[in-house]
Amino acid sequence: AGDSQAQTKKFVPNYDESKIPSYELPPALAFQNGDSVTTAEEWGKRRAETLRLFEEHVFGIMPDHRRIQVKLVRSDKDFRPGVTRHELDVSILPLEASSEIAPLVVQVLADVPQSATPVPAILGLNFQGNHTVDEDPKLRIPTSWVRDRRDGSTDGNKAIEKGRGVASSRWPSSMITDRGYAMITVYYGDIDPDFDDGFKNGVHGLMPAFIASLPEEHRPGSIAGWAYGLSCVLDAIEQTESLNVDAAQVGVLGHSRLGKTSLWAGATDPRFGMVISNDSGCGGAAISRRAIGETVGRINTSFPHWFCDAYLQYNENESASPVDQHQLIALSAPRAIAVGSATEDEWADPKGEFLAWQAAAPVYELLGMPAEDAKVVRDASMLTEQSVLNAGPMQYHLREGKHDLADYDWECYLDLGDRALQSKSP
Ligand code: GTR
Repeated sequence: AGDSQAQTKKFVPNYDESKIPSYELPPALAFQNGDSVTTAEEWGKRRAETLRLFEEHVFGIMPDHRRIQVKLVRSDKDFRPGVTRHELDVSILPLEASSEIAPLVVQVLADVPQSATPVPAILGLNFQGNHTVDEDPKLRIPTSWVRDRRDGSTDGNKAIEKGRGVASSRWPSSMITDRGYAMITVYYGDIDPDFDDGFKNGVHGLMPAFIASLPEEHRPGSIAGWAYGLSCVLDAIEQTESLNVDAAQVGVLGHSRLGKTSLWAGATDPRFGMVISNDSGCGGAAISRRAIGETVGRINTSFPHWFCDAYLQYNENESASPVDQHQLIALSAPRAIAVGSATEDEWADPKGEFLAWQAAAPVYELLGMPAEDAKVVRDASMLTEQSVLNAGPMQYHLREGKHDLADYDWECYLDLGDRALQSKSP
């Protein structure tokens, strides 16, 4: 798990714009054979082609079906005035009927504002366990692998009591529910542990025959596994009426590696009504061809299990890839998309995230984004201080500060939700 420092010591990131190799972005709106895409119907075909390219060259292939069972574990009606806190167990069942593999149990935390009608929600994976979201002593502590924090909040790779509330600044539940949204979160390690385990544990372990049937270079990495888990959670939201969450109004959010994951979840699962990338950087929202900060070669060295092996071909060779990250963003079109960056997060290349967001706009325009909004995106230049650009379903913001998920980020995302998600309710 984590950086294999011996291998990566020599990597010196470039932060000098003048040293960016000259590059051309693959056109979002042209087929691989060069034919241009000029109608929504043609985009449907190009979209499928693009999705396949990302599966085969970047994230790997996951099955197109899922089997789950949901158990409501508790509903704490008085958790906060007007808010019910639910805990659910979502069992992801082995895909191969004959197998003797045990289901994978994923614990879901849902803070839902009480309402006469189903409410919209933001669903996001967390890094350290649901018990780190606040100090509620009833919140269950994960039994799955956790990253050793070496700060007393874990016992080696085990989550412990001391971790309660340590990630609360990232999960401002009151702010979210006050604005009428449910906050739903899941510990990412419940879905798949964040280390190279040869497809043994987590969701990958539920489908050995499927994985063995794939060419090695297309086998799914952890990001594809986490995204698959997010779809399973959305299945559970759909199937659990007593949650009172409108499954058609769920935004999927993620920070950093989990922002790469939310983009991929939004791409692979069109049921997500809004897609939110917070500081997702390399392999997420940032243009790979810029090779600023973290590069494909560096990420494949530090985290070889996140992507599929075909992605290795693009180490120090980004322009050979048939895709770049603006196309990952475009796979969410015409749904609401938010890309958030932070000024001090150069490793994730804020400008590269902005440029990818901008380069996705032609797809949104083809699918009906008003011309005046498209113009706002086209004419925009990179922000220099904390501010936000809103153009119909597209939002980009830059926050002052470090690589993190902060209140200001949430405010931007909820504002987009108010415009793009809630307005869709009947
Ligand atoms: C870093 C990695 C980034 C980002 C980050 C995180 O070490 O280089 O790509 O994913 O981890 O997820 O916190």
